Amino acid sequence: MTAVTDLYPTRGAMEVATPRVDPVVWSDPGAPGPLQPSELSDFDRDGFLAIDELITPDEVAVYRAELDRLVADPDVRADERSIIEPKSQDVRSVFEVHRISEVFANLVRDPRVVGRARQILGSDVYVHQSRINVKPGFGASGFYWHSDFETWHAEDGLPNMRTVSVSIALTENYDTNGGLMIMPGSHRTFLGCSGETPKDNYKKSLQMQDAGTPSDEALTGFADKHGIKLFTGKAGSATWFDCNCMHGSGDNITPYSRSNVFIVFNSVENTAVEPFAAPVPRPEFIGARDFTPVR
Ligand code: 6CS
Ligand code: FE
Repeated sequence: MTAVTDLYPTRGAMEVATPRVDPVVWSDPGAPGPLQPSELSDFDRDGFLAIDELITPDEVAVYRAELDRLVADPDVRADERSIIEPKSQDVRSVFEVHRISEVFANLVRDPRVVGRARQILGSDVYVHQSRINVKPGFGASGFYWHSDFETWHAEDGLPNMRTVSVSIALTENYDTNGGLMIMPGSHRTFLGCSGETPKDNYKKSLQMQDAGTPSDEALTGFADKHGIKLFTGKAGSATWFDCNCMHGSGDNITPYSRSNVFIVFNSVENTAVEPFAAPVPRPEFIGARDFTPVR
């Protein structure tokens, strides 16, 4: 296999910023799909796009019921693909939910979902990662600031920034219950983090990320330059965001859970190779190695 150029060095001795060389929107202007040209240009500029109602309230009820069923299933809870909240021992996330559940598999191939991903990535797509995040009330912890691509490049071996995530709210996202925060425009700078990837890093990073965490100085610079946007919305709303957005979420100490389904689409032109900054790839339930396009 020919060596793949590492366009985005990370996890070396020093933190280093690299300007993005990849496009944000890979399709040609006017390419067919559910997104309007103005939505694509907003996504290109900001690195995200909020949709007020991607799925209807009736559909939300179906997915909420499926989430509740999965979370209550002892076999799912015991599965290595389930991440448990360290404090409450509640289920925090269930990975590869599109393989575990036919209901969520249908959501992935819904044209309103996969059609938008294809339009942004300008190609057929496959699921790099899927998960349901329960984020129960009364103390579920958030995710510190990070770029997903930094991890997916370093540990899963994705070469280019041709990957898009969608977070579909299954409960109301208030401004108080630990919502997603993104720094608008941060997707155009890759922040390579300092510090090598520990062995089996995923066993810790999916509860509390350490390797791949930006410095306070870098985050202050990003926040001063880009600002911070908090995403709120009703159940059924969705946030599409580029793989390299600097984002995070706070703890949820309210009584109201902030549950979502999170699907990561990668272009079939950007399939995973060897990790760029880790000894071995993460398990396939976190970083897929089956590149079968979504049909
Ligand atoms: O490491 C990952 O792949 C996951 N971690 C976070 C905090 N966001 C992206 C992704 O789900
Ligand atoms: Fe993330």
